[in-house]
Amino acid sequence: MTNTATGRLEAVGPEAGTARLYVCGITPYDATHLGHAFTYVTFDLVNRQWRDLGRDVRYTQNVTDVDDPLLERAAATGAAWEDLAAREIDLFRDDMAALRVLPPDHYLGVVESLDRVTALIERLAAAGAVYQVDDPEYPDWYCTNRLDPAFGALSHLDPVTMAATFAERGGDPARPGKRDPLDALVWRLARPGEPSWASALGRGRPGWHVECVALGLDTLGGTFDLQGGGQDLVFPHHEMCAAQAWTATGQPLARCYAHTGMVGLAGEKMSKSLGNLVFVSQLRQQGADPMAIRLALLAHHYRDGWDWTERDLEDATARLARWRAAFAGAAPAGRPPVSAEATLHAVRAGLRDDLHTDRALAALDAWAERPDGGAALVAAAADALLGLR
Ligand code: 5CA
Ligand code: ZN
Repeated sequence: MTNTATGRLEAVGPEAGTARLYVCGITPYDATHLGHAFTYVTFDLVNRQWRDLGRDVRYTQNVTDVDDPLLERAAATGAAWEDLAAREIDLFRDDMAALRVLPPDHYLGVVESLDRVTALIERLAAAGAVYQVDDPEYPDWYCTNRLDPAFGALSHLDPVTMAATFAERGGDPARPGKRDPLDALVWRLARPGEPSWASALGRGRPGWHVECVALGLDTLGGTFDLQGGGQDLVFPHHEMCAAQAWTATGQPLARCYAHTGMVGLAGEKMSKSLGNLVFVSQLRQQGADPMAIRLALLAHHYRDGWDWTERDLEDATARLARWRAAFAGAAPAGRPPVSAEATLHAVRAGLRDDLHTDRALAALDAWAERPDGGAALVAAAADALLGLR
C-alpha cells in the first residue's frame, strides 16, 4: 500500500507468519455512514489479502466509547452516554456484518480497557514524558511529543498547520499552562457530570490518542504491520499515537500507515459534526442490497476522496445484477470466453498493486460479459478477495 509516512508504495505485512493490523474504530455517537464504511471495507480488503497469502492475521479495532463528542451528543439528546454508545456499537456491528467486513479479533472499548491505558501512561511517565498542566482547578495530565525525534514524520506538517489542525480535531493548543501547544491530553481529571474512574493519576478519564496506543500494543504485542484509518486521522491522531508509542517503548508503533480518502456528500466531507450523512443502515432499510453498497464503495480507489451520489448505488446494483446473471449461466456467450483462472489472477494482481479495486472489478466485468464455465471459481474469488457474494 502507499505508506503515508514515506509517500511510497510499500509491501505491507511480513513475508510469512503473523500480520498485525490495527484500524481505528468508531466513536459511537451516531450511525455508521458511508465514509466509515469506505474505511472499514478498505482495510477488510487488506485482511482478506493477507489471508489469501496465508498470513495469520491479528486484527484489533478500538471503540472510542468515552469521549467529548459522545458525551456532548448524549447530553444534547437526553440519552445516557452508555446507552447511546451501546446502541450505536450494535448498529455498527450489524452494518459491518451486512457489508461482510470480517470482524476484528479484538474489538475493544476504552471503558473496558482502562487498566491498559493507565499502564501505558505510567510507562510514559517513567520516560519523563508526562506532566500536569499548570491549572489549579483541573491539573490534567499531558504528554510531550518532544522525546520522539521523528515527531512530524508521518504528517510532514509545519508547526503552524499542526496547531491549527490540532485545534480543529479535538486538541487544545491554546490551553494555558501547557508546556507546548501540541502536547496531548492523556488523562482528564473528573469534571462534574462527566464519567470518571479512579486511578493513580486521580479520578478521571483517558485522552484520545493514548487509548489506541495502549489497546494496540497490548493486544497485538508490539509494532503493527499496518495502522489504518481515514485521512482525517493522519494528524493529530496517528502522529501523536506514533510519538507516544516511541516514547513509551523505543519501538515504532507501525511499520506502515495507510489512510483512506474522505467520502463526502455534495462537496463536503461526510461527518457526524456536519450532519451531512448517508447511513448504511438507512440505505439497507430503504431496500439497498448490502452487497451493492459494498460494491459501490469498492468502485473507488481507497486513496481518492469522492462524493457519494445515488448514481453510485444505482451503478453498483446494475453491475451486481450483471455478475449474478453470469454466475447463474444466463449471460450471452458467443465470443471467445474469458477464463475464470485469468479473472482470478487479474483480481489478485489488481488488489496487490495498492488495492486497485477498479482493476479487480473490471476483470469481473470482463468475465461476466463472456463467462467461461468457471463460475464457481470466479464467485469464490469475488467472495474471498472482495467480500462480494
Ligand atoms: N474513534 C476515532 C478513531 S480512534 C474516530 O475517528 N472515530 S470516527 O467515528 O470519527 O471515525 C471512524 C473511522 O472512519 C476513522 O478511521 C475515520 O478516519 C473514518 N472516517 C470518518 N469520516 C470519514 C469520511 N467521511 N470518509 C472516510 N472515512 C471517514
Ligand atoms: Zn484511533
